[in-house]
Amino acid sequence: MSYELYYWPSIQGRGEFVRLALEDAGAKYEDIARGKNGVDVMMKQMKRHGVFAPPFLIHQKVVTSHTAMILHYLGPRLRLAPKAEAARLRLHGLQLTITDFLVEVHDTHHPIANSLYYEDQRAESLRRAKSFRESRIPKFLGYFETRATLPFSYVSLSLFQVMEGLDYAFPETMRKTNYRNLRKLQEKVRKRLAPYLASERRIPFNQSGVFRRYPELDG
Ligand SMILES: N[C@@H](CCC(=O)N[C@@H](CS)C(=O)NCC(=O)O)C(=O)O
Repeated sequence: MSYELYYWPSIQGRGEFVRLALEDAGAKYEDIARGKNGVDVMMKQMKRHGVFAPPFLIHQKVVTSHTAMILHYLGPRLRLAPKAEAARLRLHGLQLTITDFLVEVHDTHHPIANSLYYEDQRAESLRRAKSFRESRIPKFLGYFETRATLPFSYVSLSLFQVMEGLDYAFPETMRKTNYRNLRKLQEKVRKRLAPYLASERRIPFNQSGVFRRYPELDG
């Protein structure tokens, strides 16, 4: 039975971390909100199942929300995680660290409020982004670098997406870094997922997603 993925139709956002796993595994899935009246359908399903925010997944009447938990569910089913509980939980912890990191990426352009335009919180964004570039990128990527050589899993795909997103949003900062393992992994996934990445199913990065390019935030 096909997986139903529910996520905002015009951005990669957090939904992309789930798409990458489904695509890598060649799983049959439907990106519901990108279909006809898709957002209406998604909102109805969200209400019906008491989900707070996308992404969420429905599969054989099982509803999972939160990117990391969706991947925890999908991992063994898509052969992108081991079956043993201890190993799966370790991966889940890693994915939750990526979740934390994404909040910090988002806060570089929206440090005060989601309801305000970037332009209305630009001064705070500049301060936030400086600390993000100087201490948070090195701390998180330094850690992810040590995890990038673990056996291939859904976390590998998520680390690829983190690198692609940072290259898009902070090209100058990233140019000065040297994360050999993460770069090797990024290249590997680029090759592995080449048909998907070149397809229309891969939404380009844009100024509405988690990763946005504001050159002034790149130092
Ligand atoms: N912890 C959730 C966060 C989900 C989330 O923040 N979804 C965003 C889109 S990426 C959203 O639509 N949020 C609505 C809101 O916060 O009002 C996850 O990791 O999936």
